[in-house]
Amino acid sequence: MTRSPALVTSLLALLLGACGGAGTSSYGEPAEASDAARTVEIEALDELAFDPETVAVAPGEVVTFRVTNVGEIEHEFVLGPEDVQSDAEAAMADDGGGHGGHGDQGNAIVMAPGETAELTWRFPEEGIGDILYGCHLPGHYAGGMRGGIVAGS
Ligand SMILES: [Cu+2]
Repeated sequence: MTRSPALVTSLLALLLGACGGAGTSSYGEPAEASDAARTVEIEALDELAFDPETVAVAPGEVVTFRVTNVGEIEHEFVLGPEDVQSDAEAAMADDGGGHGGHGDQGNAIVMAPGETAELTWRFPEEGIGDILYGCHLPGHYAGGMRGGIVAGS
């Protein structure tokens, strides 16, 4: 009895495809701070907003976000498209408002009041306009604490 090479190949492709979908994100990946071309300063405000509300990024660019919590309550900065933001919001709700709001994808930082944290991200060549940043402390995202990455040059 011989195995069908075609079947094995297609199963392998299926497996690889599934892993690729879960492991590598289409919205980019964490990068070393030393690879960043520039640093973007962002302030997290108790008024449930980020300043600025949009950041222009070039396709494929590596950017360090230096986020300062200028408020008196905790905030976070989660980078990702709408589905990632939804997941973060759901995880935070499940966790009862604890620190379950983000995964270990290297796409999130939490800032205590007065604290500054950095996150370096390598953006994809395409789809930059779908990427958002949001805070998922209870009520913050729904209250408008979000911003958008826009495609720049
Ligand atoms: Cu917040």
